[in-house]
Amino acid sequence: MACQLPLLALLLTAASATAMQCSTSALPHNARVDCWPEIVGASESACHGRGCCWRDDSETVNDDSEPFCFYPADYPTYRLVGSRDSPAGGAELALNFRRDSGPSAWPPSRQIDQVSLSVSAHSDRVARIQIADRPDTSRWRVPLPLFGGDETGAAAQQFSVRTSSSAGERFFVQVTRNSDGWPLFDTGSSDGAFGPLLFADQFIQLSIGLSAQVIYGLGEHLGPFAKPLNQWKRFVLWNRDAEPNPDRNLYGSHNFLLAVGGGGRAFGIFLLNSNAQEVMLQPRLGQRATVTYRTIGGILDFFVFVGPTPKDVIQQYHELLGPPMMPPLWSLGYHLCRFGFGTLDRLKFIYERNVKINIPIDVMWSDADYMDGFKDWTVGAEKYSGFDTFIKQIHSQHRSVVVIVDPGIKNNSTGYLAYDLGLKMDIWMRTADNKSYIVGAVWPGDVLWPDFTHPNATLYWQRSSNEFLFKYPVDGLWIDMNEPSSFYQGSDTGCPKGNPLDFPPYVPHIIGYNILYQGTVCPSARQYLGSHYDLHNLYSYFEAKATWQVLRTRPDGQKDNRQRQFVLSRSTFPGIQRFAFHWTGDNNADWYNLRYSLSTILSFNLYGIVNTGTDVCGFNSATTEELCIRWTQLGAFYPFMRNHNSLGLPDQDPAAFSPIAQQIMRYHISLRYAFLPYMYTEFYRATANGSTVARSLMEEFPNDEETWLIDDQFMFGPALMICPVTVEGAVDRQVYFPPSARWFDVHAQYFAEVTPKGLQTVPAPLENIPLYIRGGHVIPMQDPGNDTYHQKLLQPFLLIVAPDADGLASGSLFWDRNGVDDLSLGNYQLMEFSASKGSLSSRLVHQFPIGVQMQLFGLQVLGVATKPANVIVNGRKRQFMYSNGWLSVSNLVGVDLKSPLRASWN
Ligand code: MIG
Repeated sequence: MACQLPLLALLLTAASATAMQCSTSALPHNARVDCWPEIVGASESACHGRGCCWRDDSETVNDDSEPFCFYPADYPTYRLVGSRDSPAGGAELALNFRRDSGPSAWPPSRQIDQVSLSVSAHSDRVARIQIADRPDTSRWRVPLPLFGGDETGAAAQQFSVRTSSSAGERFFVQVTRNSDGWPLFDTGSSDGAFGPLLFADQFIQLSIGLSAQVIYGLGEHLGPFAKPLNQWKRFVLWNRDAEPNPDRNLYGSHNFLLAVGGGGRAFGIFLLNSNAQEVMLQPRLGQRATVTYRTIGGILDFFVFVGPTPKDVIQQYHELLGPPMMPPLWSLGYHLCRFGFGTLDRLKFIYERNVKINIPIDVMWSDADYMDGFKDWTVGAEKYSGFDTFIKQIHSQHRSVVVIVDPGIKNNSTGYLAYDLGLKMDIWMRTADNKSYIVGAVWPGDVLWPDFTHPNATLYWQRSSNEFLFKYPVDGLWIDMNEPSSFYQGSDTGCPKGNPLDFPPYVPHIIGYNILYQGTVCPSARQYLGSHYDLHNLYSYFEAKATWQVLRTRPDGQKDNRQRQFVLSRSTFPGIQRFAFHWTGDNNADWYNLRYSLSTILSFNLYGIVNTGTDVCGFNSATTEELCIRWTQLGAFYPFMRNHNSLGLPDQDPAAFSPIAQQIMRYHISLRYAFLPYMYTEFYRATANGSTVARSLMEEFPNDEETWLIDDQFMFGPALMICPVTVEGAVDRQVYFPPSARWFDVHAQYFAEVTPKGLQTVPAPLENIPLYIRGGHVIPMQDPGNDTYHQKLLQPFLLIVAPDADGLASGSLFWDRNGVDDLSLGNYQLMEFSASKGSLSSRLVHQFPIGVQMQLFGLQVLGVATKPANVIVNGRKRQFMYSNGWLSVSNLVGVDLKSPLRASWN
């Protein structure tokens, strides 16, 4: 049948379409793809009008979300035009398809009848599958630079591709992993699809069979880290300013999933598409779940990552988008913020009272309080007079200041530089008819929106901020409200009636029912690179990039342009990690938000935005002392740790609480500082290699299925396990200790080793967060200082060696000249440690030319079975202490960590 006539194929389909394949034998429940994704309007006749099957009332379903209206197995689809030449291994494959006649789901008039499929190797481990219109009508494509691509020969390629190959054959594409034949991306085969490919102007849909047991990702959403494949569930992606609650689309869109199956083998799928979109999960049937991707614009541009371990997948994804930027050292310290300091005096007072009680602090923040009338790049004359002096004072103490800026620029404010300049440079977003600037409303009142995709926008952003940054040399910028968030629906005059961009035929289930422009700008608004409809989810990406550029080229003379910058963004899109860090917006001060902050942080680490934190102690509503203590304990191990709350709420800085609370908070913040060298090194690894910083147990123990659903304990890097208390009043908790590792209890006397392992109840008094060191690792630490600058300058290092069951351990230490230089300058030191039974040595991997103090003060070895007779460090016999498996050598002053280290204990 190799040269089957297309016409015949069409006739055959038309014939079978009359006897639609709706039966459960043709389509088991779990494989039914929703043909009525709208919230309302489903009825049997309407469903049949779409050529779909209506569920029989007598059928029992185990889940109410199962669709009533679903696509028949033989629903019209696209068929191959011509036949496929034999594919050359690594070469790109390009095929053309034409749609069958017959019913059309969406909306028939806008159906695109011809599509092209191209499959290529982005690299030997990453397949790219693009489905677009044909001929190419220049549909929207996401203008994101992609990295890590290489020309690979067929031999190196770790995946294989199957597609329709004979004329008239129905559309399908399958990508399998060569090493084990595992299906990674599978739209079905010539004799059956998981759901039809639909391709209309504002409605594109493709279903795949996903062979996995559990998946992660598909954010930004609040809730469990793992998305188990046993339910009907919808994940909507459309950037939105909304307090995090489950089942809402939130500030960022990341259509990436990490899939894990038997034996911990993993793969990943990323859909590069910036339009409003949703992903539907259906319960697993055997090994396979049906997953449906639905977007209302652009093209389907999938990347498939072959893994085969979760870490491999993460690395492959991070590599594609570009590595996260390395944070400045100071930004790893403790940050103190709130909305509603109101005056500089109050901010100073809060700062000083915490310094006075020895809370380690690195950064004081100012929310919009500092501005004059909420206008960017202005300072309120009365309430914040002397802000410049304060910044200098803070700098003289080697601490830092970060301030907020919102994208909206006050409209009709002649005489205000940011406004005048924007007009002059003509960089505002425009209305659909291109006749005027589109008007939004945010804190300053009516605003215009800089179009950060405009080629002059960065220059505009620089020139409007120049004077401000010169006078107020803040160390970082906090970009908020950048979904963008507007207090108007669309604009001051709404959105133009009848414009299909504002009123598309189908709207994914966003908050606020189906009003795409609720709380934001009209999708029909025009930007330089296209319509806001296509660019909405990218607004923060372009703003972050411009803001990063502003800091790189700032005029204050204190910073040169080869330094790492600090930009914190609320809204996100893949790739933003090259320019910004992230906090998770307006959480509530409650235990649920404390608990699930972890999932969000773990998810953002998957997305590559590793430097993420949530507002410690909670943003909205009044926190309690206990909640704030527990949150501070957990926050101490967030990649980014900032205490922040909202207007009108009681203070929640450490000094606001009882002396006991202060002490517990001080201890945990200090613990963070003690682990600073380790944490900094983990950030370096993420930047250099592509990896998470805060990571799930699943990532470290993928073949231990017990870890897959755990999201109330986590790892910082490979070696620290943190088990926060997230339940009010609890003084113990259950902890799962993966049995394949050794665990040492940081708070137990002599770092006692944990036995037995598996699921255990551990004490968790209010004073301590349960914290464990994993055997097999060497952890570099320091005595904590009250700020990272002095700590870096003055504190010698301590190495903790925690051997695994074979007595082996390894680790590394990244340390640099000044904590801010670009890595490309090479001003850093990187060393690796390795320990085997009774000995430890170091190896220099990268040495910088400029001398920096790196004294080793102490060495502690855990799990040493018998008291050694001698401890020798760099050829000299040393005094030591030994008790219950714990060996401690101190007073090593004079041992320079930059030179190779040799220690032994026998
Ligand atoms: O409409 O700047 O998420 O952190 O304190 C609220 C005031 C605007 C929202 C941010 C929050 C910040 C607040 N902002």
